[in-house]
Amino acid sequence: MSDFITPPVPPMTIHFDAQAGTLTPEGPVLERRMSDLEGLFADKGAWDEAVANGNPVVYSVVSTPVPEVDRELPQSITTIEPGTTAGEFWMTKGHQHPNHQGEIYLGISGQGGLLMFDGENTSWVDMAPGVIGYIPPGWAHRSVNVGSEPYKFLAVYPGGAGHDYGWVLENGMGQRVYSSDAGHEFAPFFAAQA
Ligand code: PAN
Ligand code: ZN
Repeated sequence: MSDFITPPVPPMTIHFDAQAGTLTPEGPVLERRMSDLEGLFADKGAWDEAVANGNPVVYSVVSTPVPEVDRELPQSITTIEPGTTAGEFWMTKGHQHPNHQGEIYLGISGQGGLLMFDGENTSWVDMAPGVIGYIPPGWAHRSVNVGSEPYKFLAVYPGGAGHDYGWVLENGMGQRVYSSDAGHEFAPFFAAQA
């Protein structure tokens, strides 16, 4: 094992409770409020208003103790609360893995979607409990809650993948996802407007 820059963590048991949507033992927990999603929703006025009116938690990410270190395989559960901002469904910031590495998402509960963008083409996977969405290397990804309950999914990704959020701010995600009579509908991406 002498060629490891960071010594690997020891083998461990992680309990995955799909009903409760928990991982035990737990590692770092991250909370993203509306104010953390600056420049992402199309309607900046509506975003400003939501920040001023309680600045709600839009999503949280609970990890295990497996670190984000090259050659480890960290996991986390993301919970996106139900809601819309000027009709646009609540979503994660979205990112590109700068080292272009793949990832899998497993739907746990609620109704969501996995939006992917390679800079030219978009792709969408309807996420429901039991569905695995595969993110190939080079595809930026964002998750969207298109239902009325919290949407939860498990993510498993290479520890050295990195998270480039600037790429999405610069390039967008190809499409936006809005609430509609049929559930959800797509609109071509345009940058945030005041
Ligand atoms: C996921 C995401 C998580 C939160 O674990 O990091 O859903 O989304 P943002 O990172 O875009 O805020 C993942 O894709 N990890 O690589
Ligand atoms: Zn990722």
